[in-house]
Amino acid sequence: MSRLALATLDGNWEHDHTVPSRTLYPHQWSWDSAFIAIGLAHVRPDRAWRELRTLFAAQWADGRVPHIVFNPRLRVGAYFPGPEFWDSAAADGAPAGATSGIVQPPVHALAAWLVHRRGPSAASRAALGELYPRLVAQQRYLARRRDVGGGGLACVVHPWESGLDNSPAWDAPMAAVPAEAGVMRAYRRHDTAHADAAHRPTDLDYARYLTMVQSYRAGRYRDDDLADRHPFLVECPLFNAARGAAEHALADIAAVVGADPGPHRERAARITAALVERLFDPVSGTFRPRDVRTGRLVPARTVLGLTPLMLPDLPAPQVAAVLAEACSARFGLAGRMDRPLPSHDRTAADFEPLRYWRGPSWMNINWLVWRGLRAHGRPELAAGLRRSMIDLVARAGCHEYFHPDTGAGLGSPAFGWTAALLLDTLADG
Ligand code: 2M8
Repeated sequence: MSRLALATLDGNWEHDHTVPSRTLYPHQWSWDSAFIAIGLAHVRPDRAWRELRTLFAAQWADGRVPHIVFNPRLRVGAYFPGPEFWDSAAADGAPAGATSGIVQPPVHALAAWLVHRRGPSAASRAALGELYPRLVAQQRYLARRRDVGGGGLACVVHPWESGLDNSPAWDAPMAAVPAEAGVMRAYRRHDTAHADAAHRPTDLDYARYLTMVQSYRAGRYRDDDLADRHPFLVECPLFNAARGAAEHALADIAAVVGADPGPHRERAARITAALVERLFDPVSGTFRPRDVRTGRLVPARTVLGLTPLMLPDLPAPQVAAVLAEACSARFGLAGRMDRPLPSHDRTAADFEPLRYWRGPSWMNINWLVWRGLRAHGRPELAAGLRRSMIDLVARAGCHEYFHPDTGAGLGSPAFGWTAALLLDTLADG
């Protein structure tokens, strides 16, 4: 199994980065590269650092790390929406090469820390020293430019920024985004040429995705006055938990590179407090995204609500609430588990076991929750989840996502982060 994972990573390696999938996602993606680096650390440590360095070479002057770094060697139309649609060259502070203008969950400091910890050396300390100011700038951008709600949490301006593109969590806020399904007749979707349309977001979703990019792009990706002019502003529990986890990792990194860990620990504590204050609903006992435009928590109970468990300082009542939700029939976490966690509440009327982030199981989310279970002293639950993750990939291969009941592989059959996180999961019993 590790051989298949290594072959998948080698097959997706592209001169200075790893593509998530040769067919569906042929450029470099931000959070994919972080997860991929964590796996590469076990088998190709030089490439792990190269992966992160290449991504951060595309960081914008304001600190944002773009969600896609486009490979200029690929033909026009290799992915939609491509560099011509994003037009990053028209924005202030964008790097020389083409990128998108939005971001993804900041799991990179955690990745850098784990890559170092897997094999500490003079070279890994030097790599950490080089990345540290860039990781700090990434966090600063999110704290200063994206706190539209003013409560200490960063907003996502597009569902693609959450990484869980068509999660039912975005249905309510997306309904306010203007779009006509007909818009998509003007474009050619690339994804549905390589994957079953029934397993992907709909054309209406895509029409809205484009409206949101166009709105952000019209303001040249500036973040001032977002509240007045942008149709989608949501505080996501996963995105903000990743920010908090990043501050914890930065505290560890600071100690290695001779910087002060104190400010990182303080910021981590503030992010955790804000997450509990703004996104935890004591009535349902769940974390849910907050739509900043309406002030309301979204109704859907998705796997996003379990991800604050990755925060080592999550207070005990919230840990207990997340565990109760995870162990309920909605998600089915148990000491002996048949399948990993689904991406959406199994009991919900809009649970769709085949459609992307609306039901299927994904390796990265399960890996984050697995780490959280260990951090919060639940080894038996962690072991059950780990076994189900390994079993899933052993049977189906390194697919992008999996049917949450049958375990059948869906999406890309040779997917980077599935391979990478399998290697990490195997190594860390
Ligand atoms: C998916 O998102 C891209 C847009 O960013 C797409 O659908 O084309 C998501 O699963 C996202 O989380 C992931 O980073 C990306 C590449 O694997 O694909």
